[in-house]
Amino acid sequence: MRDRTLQPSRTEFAIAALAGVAAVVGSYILAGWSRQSFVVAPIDAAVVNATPDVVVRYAILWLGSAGHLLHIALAIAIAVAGLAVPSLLALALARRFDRPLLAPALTAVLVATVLVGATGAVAPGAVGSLSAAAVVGAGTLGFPRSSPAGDSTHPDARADPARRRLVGVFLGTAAYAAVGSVLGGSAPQTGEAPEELASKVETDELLNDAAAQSFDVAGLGGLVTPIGEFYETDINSFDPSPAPEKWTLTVTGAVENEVTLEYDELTGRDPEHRFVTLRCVGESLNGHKMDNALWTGIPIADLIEEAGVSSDCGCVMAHAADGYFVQFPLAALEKGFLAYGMNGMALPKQHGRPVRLLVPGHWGEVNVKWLTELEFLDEAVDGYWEKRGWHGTGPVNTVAKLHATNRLDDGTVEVAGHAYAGTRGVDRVEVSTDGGDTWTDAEVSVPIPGDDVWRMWRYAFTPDGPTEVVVRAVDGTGAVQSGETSNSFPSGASGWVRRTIDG
Ligand SMILES: Nc1nc2c(c(=O)[nH]1)N[C@H]1C(S)=C(S)[C@@H](COP(=O)(O)O)O[C@H]1N2
Ligand SMILES: [Mo]
Repeated sequence: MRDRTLQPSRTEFAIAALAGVAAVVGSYILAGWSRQSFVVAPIDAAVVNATPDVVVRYAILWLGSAGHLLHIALAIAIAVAGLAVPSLLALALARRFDRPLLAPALTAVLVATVLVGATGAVAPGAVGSLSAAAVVGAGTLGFPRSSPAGDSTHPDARADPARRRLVGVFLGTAAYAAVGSVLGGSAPQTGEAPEELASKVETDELLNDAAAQSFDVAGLGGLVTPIGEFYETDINSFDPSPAPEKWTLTVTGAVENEVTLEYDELTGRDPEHRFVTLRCVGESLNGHKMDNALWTGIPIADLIEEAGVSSDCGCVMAHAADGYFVQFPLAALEKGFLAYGMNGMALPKQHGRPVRLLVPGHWGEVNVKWLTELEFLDEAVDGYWEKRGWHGTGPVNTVAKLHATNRLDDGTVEVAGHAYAGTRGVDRVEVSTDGGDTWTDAEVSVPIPGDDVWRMWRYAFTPDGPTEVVVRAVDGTGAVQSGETSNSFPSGASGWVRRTIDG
């Protein structure tokens, strides 16, 4: 008896769904978490793009990194569903024409077409499509014709060979997913190998000096954040990583000459090394999205001069390879820096490889990673975050963080943290142990070279019962950190960090 309908059975739905999972896993095994070749990457970008601005804004405020997980989960689900469709079609056609081999064969062709079409990556597409075909084959081939649908609602269903086979395919796919996620997690990705800079001798010296000036406080990092611990904030789950030899920076818009800078030209110029601290406008008052590194690169001023800028708004839009863009004042850019090194190594992928922009004293969001274009405008247009209501293109707020509380052997309590005031510099840090009535200077670390660098502070005292410690920084202009409390949205958290310590 032939089944002439194209209506898929429940078993076929299940097999197709498992084939969808296998296709995603197969793509992941070779591609890893790569923007270039993992099928979930373009879908995730589309999901993020399609999400209304207000949702993005509140997701960031309320869900934090859970919001990231949500859109990744959604992207994976869409990928699985999307890749199940061709398998479903293949299954139905094979049954309709009574050609069992057609199911895996057609699955292989259709899934490969979708995978390679979506990513352009042939090898991950091939592995993904063969994985889906294997699931479809294992789920259908060699069945007695009389029970093609396997859609038994009979009480004996569990004894049904079709049902047992389906369970086997399910377990097989689950095992494949487990193995695949491990393999994919260690898939080599382009541009990830850490590379030492040619100027490593100079950077080592600077890094050693900074380490020597760092306070040794339990539970607190030093003056330079190691690459793996430096916070990361960006709009996509998948970082682009343009090959350095293909990277160019173009200077466009309201300029006399359009200039194009190549990677070799950039790294061929005399390098400069700058300590620069970054802080995200979206972080909470005592948050952890504030870090400092030694960056290697060149000042941007020459490039601006070469281009002959004539912007009416005195403003520029920086564009990046991940689709990010931000508009900010030309005056800020003039003091900017093009960095291709971080802590003595080539800039790592997650921090903008091959080249990022650093704008002294300004919130993290103008420090564009994977920089590709500087477009000088005549009229101001909002950037990515400003479109979403943020005001994060200006100078940073002054802040003193309290990230360590240690009971010392001598019975005192040591409190410590980092303080940052952008290009105003941190002059001193004051601590109150009576909830803010009286203030005493904390010990602050010797400044390390740079115009936009944090300092460390520490203070030890003997608590007399539960104590409310309050801390605030005073910047280089003598201005005391604002005590007025506000949320990070829209223009950065303000207020003083307070912590109650048991006596
Ligand atoms: N291309 C690009 N650059 C970007 C971003 C981004 O999403 N894409 N995020 C910005 C934000 S909001 C911050 S706080 C800093 C963080 O830099 P980091 O990830 O190196 O710490 O990068 C900025 N540069
Ligand atoms: Mo940010």
